[in-house]
Amino acid sequence: MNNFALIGAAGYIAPRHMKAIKDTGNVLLAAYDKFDSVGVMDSHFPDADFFTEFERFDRHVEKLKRTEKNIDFVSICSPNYLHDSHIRFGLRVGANVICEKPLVLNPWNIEALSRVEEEHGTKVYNILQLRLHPSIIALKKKVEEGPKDKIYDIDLAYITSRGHWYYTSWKGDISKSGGIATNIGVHFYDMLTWVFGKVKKNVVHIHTHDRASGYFELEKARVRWFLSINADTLPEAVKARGGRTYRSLTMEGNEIEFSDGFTELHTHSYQHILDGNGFGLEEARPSIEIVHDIRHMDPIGLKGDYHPLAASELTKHPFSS
Ligand code: NAD
Ligand code: HP7
Repeated sequence: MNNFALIGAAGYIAPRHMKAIKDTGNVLLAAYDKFDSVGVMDSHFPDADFFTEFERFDRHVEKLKRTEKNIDFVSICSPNYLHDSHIRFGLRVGANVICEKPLVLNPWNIEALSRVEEEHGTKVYNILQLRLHPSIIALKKKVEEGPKDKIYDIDLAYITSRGHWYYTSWKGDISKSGGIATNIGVHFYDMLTWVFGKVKKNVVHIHTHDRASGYFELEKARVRWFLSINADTLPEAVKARGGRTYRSLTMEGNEIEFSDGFTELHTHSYQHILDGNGFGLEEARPSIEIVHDIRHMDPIGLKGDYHPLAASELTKHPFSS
């Protein structure tokens, strides 16, 4: 049994980490969040200690180090821009780290963290849960077993509607989240490069506060992608049935179903790590390089090979304020 500490315990994703710790037969000993609405801990670990001040949390974890309750893993569910610092804390106290995506905001942060890993002899793992999705694993296998020189035509639409709160929160602040391509797109950039190989060409057509669209040439695919958190961009059929989410991945025009099966992927990610696998710093690098590049590229507008959803009237004239 491993002992865990968790940072960012009061947030949206933390309960999935608590469940994963419990479901994999481990224990949460201590948690920290600046915000104290953490009653959810009682559903998983009623005996865990909780701190709202970093100094007290740090002191507690240091004290545990000298007992048989040494912390083996620190799980990180804090805002994206704090991951780098919180990972360093975890390594410094001698623990392994399981960190939410995006691991960090910039590729050069990875080199620096790798040196800290070496200094302390423990490891950083990133949650890249789409790599554990059964449909995506099957897709990777199909591509690996297919003709070696085949270049597949892929269309990917990823619409996960969010209310106005999103823009007011840290997620809407580009310096804290990296913007939507970094905060949400990172999942499918990682998945696409994992399945179809390295980026050879990266074009951004549109990039605003609520949507982004672009085109990749990968080693084994040409990909037109569209990402949005604005419900107005949902296809009419999805709106008509009251849906708020639309995830569609087509390969050579054939739909690959991957909309369901997301909820258990955190537990699978933990089990994968505890089994001696897991995705480390270097595995996170390709998608971190992509999100960094996309953040710093000037969108070219609707020119060339763009995703059909990028051409909707709303996308041509996006609301921007
Ligand atoms: P959230 O805003 O709901 O939660 C973040 C928590 O961090 C909040 O409780 C906040 O009080 C706390 N926090 C802020 N500053 C802190 C600090 N200095 N020290 C300690 N705690 C601090 O956000 P969320 O949606 O839970 O996202 C958390 C992380 O998980 C992000 O990195 C996000 O990208 C990632 N995430 C991943 C998935 C996924 O599918 N893998 C889903 C959602 C979020
Ligand atoms: N929801 C909330 O109430 N609060 C939140 O903070 C987030 C969602 P899904 P996930 O928005 O920051 C995705 O679209 O898959 C509501 C990204 N993950 O299934 O859990 C939402 O309004 C993640 O990386 O959200 O998370 C829905 O009603 C990104 O950080 C419901 O929860 C996160 O959005 C489910 O929403 C975000 C993936 O795309 C795999």
